[in-house]
Amino acid sequence: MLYPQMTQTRMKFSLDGIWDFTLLKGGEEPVPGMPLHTPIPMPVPSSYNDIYQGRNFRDHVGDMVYQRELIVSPAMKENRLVLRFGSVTHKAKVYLNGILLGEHKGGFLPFEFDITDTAQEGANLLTVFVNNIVDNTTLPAGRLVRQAFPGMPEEVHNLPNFDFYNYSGIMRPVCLYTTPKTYIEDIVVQGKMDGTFSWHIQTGGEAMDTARISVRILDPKGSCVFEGAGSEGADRLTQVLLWDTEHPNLYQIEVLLAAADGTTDCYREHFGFREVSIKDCRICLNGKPVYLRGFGKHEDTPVNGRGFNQVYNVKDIALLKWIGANSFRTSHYPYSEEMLDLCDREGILIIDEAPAVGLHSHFSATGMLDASGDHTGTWEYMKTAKHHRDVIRGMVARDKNHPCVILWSVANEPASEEEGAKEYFEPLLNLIRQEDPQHRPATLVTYEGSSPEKCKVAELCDVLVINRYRGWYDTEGNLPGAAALLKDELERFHKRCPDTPIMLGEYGADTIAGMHDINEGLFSEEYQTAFLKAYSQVFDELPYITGEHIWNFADFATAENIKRVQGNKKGIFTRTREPKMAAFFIKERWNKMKEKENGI
Ligand code: GCB
Repeated sequence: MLYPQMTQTRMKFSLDGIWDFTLLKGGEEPVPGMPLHTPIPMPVPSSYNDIYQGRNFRDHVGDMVYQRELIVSPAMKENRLVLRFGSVTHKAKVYLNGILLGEHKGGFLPFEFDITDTAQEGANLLTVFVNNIVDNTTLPAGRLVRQAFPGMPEEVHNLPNFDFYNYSGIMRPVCLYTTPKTYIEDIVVQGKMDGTFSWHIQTGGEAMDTARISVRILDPKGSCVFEGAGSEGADRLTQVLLWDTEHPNLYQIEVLLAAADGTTDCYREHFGFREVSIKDCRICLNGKPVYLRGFGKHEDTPVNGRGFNQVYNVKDIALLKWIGANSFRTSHYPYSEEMLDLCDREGILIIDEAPAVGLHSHFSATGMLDASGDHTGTWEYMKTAKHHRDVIRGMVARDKNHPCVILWSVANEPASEEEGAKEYFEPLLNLIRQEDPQHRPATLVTYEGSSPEKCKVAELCDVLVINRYRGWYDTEGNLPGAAALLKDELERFHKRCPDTPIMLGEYGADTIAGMHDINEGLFSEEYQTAFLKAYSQVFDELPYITGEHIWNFADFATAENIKRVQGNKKGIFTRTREPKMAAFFIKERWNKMKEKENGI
């Protein structure tokens, strides 16, 4: 799916700004074609939750309505007119002038509607019903719990099977864009290390003679280095600047489509010449091993919640560079398209993760996962398989051309130790590899309960990405013991899969910024630093470790529970991005590694 772009043949109008908003409490049913009765102002894009005060507002379970007017001009009506949402969490039902345009399920991927015939010239009323419930049919997964206390009406709570706040609303940009009636629908483009490249263009609208498509390749300076024609083709540039972390050279393919009715459509898509492979227990970029230094992140900022925040996106990339990181995982859902564009531009490597977190029926009431690994029943209980295929297709369709994406993750910490896991995941890993035109490696991220002896999916993964919290959720305070357990377990995984690269997808300790302890006690900045040092020593002793992603880049909001003090505090940076003490240890370690890699 193409990102909406303003070109010489396309107009784009932002619908971001203040919309009318109301939460729907039981019984109310606004009429989609009528203005809301007593709406309150709501910024779009944003999570709605932290904009106003009150627990009932923030933790509302169910439906809410967004509404705004949009004016369509005669010039817009001459074209094909598309209404596009970057993401709505988790379900959306969209009406224009009371007419249902369609529904969308899944809170982290874009969707759009052709409104050429529905939109009228002049004022139109756009109404979006949003539902934020997570259960065993949604991704991420959760549980709806009904509780009756003596003398009180029944309460409904929605418990997430995951450790981040269930922010919701219209969370990413909304726009209207135009295309000619015959238009470029999609572009697949890829470049390889030897300068070969290929393209495949899908058109929409009238059936057409595909010879009327012309393409140009522009180099990073914008000079045209190739001209060709046809809906698909391949060729080779003799001299090419590769895309990598130090030199993120971006090329563009410019596609021009000339239709029989005399109209043209034009679109430019950027791409890189680069290859990802796995060799000798290593992830390789352009044939050279690349050690992944970075974090699991969240889209999470004060007030905006999970809402699109380009200021923080740019800041976060600046901090990643400062600390010497080269990568992050989009834990636990696909991030905004704008963030991936920034990573392409800045040379940050991405593990792109599907929103499949919480696929485990053994979360406790506090939202925490019991790591004993002695469970059954998840794969009968979860009704997510079809939706999981849909989000995988959607994620690949959206992100396939990004050079920054080097590895796909189909899930985080599912019940991969339970019977049925292999049967659930094998088709999904096959699907993602087959949907991806570049056939990038794929994995799923596993948890402590899925030990080398119990894990049912290790052989399905191109890279083993494992999350471990020895020294925190167990062996707490005993870092030598934790390191010994970690090393032993990594060795057992390596024995089981001797040719597979292994990396830590998560490891970390909750740390209250400003809390100090001369004995390096739990929650202190000293403990976090000592914890990361202990893990680092283990990694440095094991040659097959191919990366270290600390949990988490920054502190983030979660549901309330007794293990969380205003959210998860495992950030190396606070929620407002001040460094904790450990940031300076990591900065020194990673920058040294970087200098060594670059032969400095
Ligand atoms: C995990 C989860 C992550 C949590 C983290 C923690 O294993 O993947 O979502 O936030 O642990 O801090 O407990």
